[in-house]
Amino acid sequence: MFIGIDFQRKKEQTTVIGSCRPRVLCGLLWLTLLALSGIPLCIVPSAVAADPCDTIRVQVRVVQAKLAKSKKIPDPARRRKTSKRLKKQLRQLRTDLAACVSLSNFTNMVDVGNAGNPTDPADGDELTGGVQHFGAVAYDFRMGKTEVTLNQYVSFLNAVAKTDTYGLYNPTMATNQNVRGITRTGSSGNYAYTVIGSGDHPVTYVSWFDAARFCNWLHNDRPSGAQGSGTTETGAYTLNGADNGVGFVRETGARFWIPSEDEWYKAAYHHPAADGGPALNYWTYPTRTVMPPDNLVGGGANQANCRVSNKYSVTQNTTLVPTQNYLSNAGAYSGSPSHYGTFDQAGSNWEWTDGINGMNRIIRGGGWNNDNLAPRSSNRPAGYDPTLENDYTVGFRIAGQ
Ligand SMILES: [Ca+2]
Ligand SMILES: [Ca+2]
Repeated sequence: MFIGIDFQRKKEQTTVIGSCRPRVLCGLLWLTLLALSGIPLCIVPSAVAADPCDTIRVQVRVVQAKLAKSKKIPDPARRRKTSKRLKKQLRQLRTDLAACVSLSNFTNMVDVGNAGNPTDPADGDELTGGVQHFGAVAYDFRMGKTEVTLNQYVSFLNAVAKTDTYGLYNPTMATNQNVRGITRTGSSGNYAYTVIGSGDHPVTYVSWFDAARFCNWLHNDRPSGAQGSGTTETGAYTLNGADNGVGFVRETGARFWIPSEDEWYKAAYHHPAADGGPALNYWTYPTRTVMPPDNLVGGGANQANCRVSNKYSVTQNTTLVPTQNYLSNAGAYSGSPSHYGTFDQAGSNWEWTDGINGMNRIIRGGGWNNDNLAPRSSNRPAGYDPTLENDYTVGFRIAGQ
């Protein structure tokens, strides 16, 4: 929540106070303090969820107010000069706001608050002896509401893969009918990409490096151009052509990134008891349950795209049909969000994280062809080679500031 306080009737000063939690208590506190102060107020309405563009909206209102006030400047020359300067500022802010809203709509993220939460006391890795704890994150962050979709990935490809230097496209995206997909036309230098079927299906056949390059592209404001510095090779991750190994960490100033294991785990399973969650603050499944999900698409509670009694969710049949697409639209199990409002962390596709096991990156959450126990919090498989993209049940979601 951002509250802009306009002090301009007293003096030319504006203060923006940001990121205040818990929202309700904080809002009441400010209202009480400000009411007692007697200062004339302009409180910018805050959305239910924090909006990353609110800072710019506040700035727009401030400049608008200054512009209105500038009309009263007695000296015509000074009035014109001030007005010109403020109008220029306003144009730039409106351009910035449009870009921010466009990016915000494109990335479609939710807030993950409760910074400084403790780890899950339960074992987050049943394959490793002893108890391994996950889920503590010291800062607020945002998480993709859904897995990255075909529509999002096609936008990425059309922007930076006319020549596909680093293999962001995998031809199997067009040919595997279970998950397709994306088709490519033209020749190198003029490649064009189109969604096959529903663009709201999640993308598969993506390596960890494809995901990292997608994050770089977002970090760099979705530029169009060759794959290189400033498009896919720098930004959130400094890749510069790298396509193997696990020695890559997100840059300090990254705006978007592949979730850390703790971030992924927290967004999936954390739910403070004080907010109606379980006694130990973590669920066993991302659908806010301790029981495995069922797999009926729609608005029912505790549902996911996974197999139940060997039946696939989309067909409710146990036979894998080569011509059948088994993906569901992002967020289609609409009654089964995590506490933070993410969808499909249970099932649909396994998702890349930046967790490392040897030369592998950790994936979590289970896929559409796994049983409904796969999304459990203790299920931490040995991971995947980060170069591997030949899998029709591995996708990813983004995290960000
Ligand atoms: Ca263990
Ligand atoms: Ca998933």
